[in-house]
Amino acid sequence: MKKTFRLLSLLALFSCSEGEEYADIPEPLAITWKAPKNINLEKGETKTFTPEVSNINDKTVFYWKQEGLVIAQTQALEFSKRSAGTYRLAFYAQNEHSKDSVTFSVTVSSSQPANSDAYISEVFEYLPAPGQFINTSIGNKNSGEKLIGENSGEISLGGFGGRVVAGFNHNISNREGEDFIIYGNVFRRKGKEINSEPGIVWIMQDENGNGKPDDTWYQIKGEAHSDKGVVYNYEITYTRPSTKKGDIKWTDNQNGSGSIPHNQFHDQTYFPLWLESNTLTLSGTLLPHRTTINKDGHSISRWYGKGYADNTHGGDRIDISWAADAKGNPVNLPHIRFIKIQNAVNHSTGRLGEISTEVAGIADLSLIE
Ligand SMILES: [Ca+2]
Ligand SMILES: [Ca+2]
Ligand SMILES: [Ca+2]
Repeated sequence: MKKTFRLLSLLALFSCSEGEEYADIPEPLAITWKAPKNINLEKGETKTFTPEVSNINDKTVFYWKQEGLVIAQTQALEFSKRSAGTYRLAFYAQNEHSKDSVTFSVTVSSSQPANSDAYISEVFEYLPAPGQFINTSIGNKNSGEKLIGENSGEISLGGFGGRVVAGFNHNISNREGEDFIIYGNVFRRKGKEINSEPGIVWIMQDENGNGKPDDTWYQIKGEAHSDKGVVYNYEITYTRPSTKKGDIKWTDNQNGSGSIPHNQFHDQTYFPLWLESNTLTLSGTLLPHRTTINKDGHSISRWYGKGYADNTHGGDRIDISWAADAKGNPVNLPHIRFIKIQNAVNHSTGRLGEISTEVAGIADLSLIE
């Protein structure tokens, strides 16, 4: 008897609410998960997960759990791990009416060989332009080798267009943010760079897998690349002087000419002695100089913004995502193996001689941080 009464009451309640409130019952929250349930990531790689959720209202809250512990309370999760392993993640959406969740796993591993060297392992070409440090210990035929390894030494690229081509023994992944660092010899005074000598940075994948830089170069488009006075495909020809202490005469493809003057501080001849030809033609992107002479007579060369070598005190961090193709359009390279650095400025200052990019080592940031 008692049981029948309770059942009747429930039926009465149900029939009453069905008619009057059916239209007000909100659709339940629903998460749409488009990614796979098992996701693979490289060590250090960052991935942002933003699950789609329908029927949210202003009381809806989101949270993420990893191995059962809440790690975020946002709809989007930026996920990155430095240790290999499988991570179990769950995403929840909840409000006063309903709740939905999705679980998935992320496997973090390293595709790099165990013997990946954080620093340059091979130098393929060192061709400096003439300059005051050429034919000294930082500008000899074999000086490029100094860039190899952790205790790398400094080399000079000489005047405009001088270059070095180097490579790693593994691919550097294009992770979130900057990927490699180029060390130079820039000083700061009162928090500002005073002797930036920018080198254009080029990067290359080993597309054909032969371990050699014979694929496509992409130029890092630094912050000064759109400045007035930038010349793409600038070309300069230097001529070997007839006397040991002769100035280095040059002409360019903009109807310009001039010289790198021999100075009293560096006595040796400035044209690379190991070259057979009496002229040297180099081309690349020209950046206008930023050199001024201060009231004490010192020349100051200001910072060029991000995206150049020998430009920032402590080293220049470069993001592979800053690369551009030959037309200047952005390219999205997943990884790179080779780096070319080329002096971008054609300018001689009084006491300091010509602006000359120095390179003192290059490192894969994912292996040193
Ligand atoms: Ca990057
Ligand atoms: Ca290759
Ligand atoms: Ca320098």
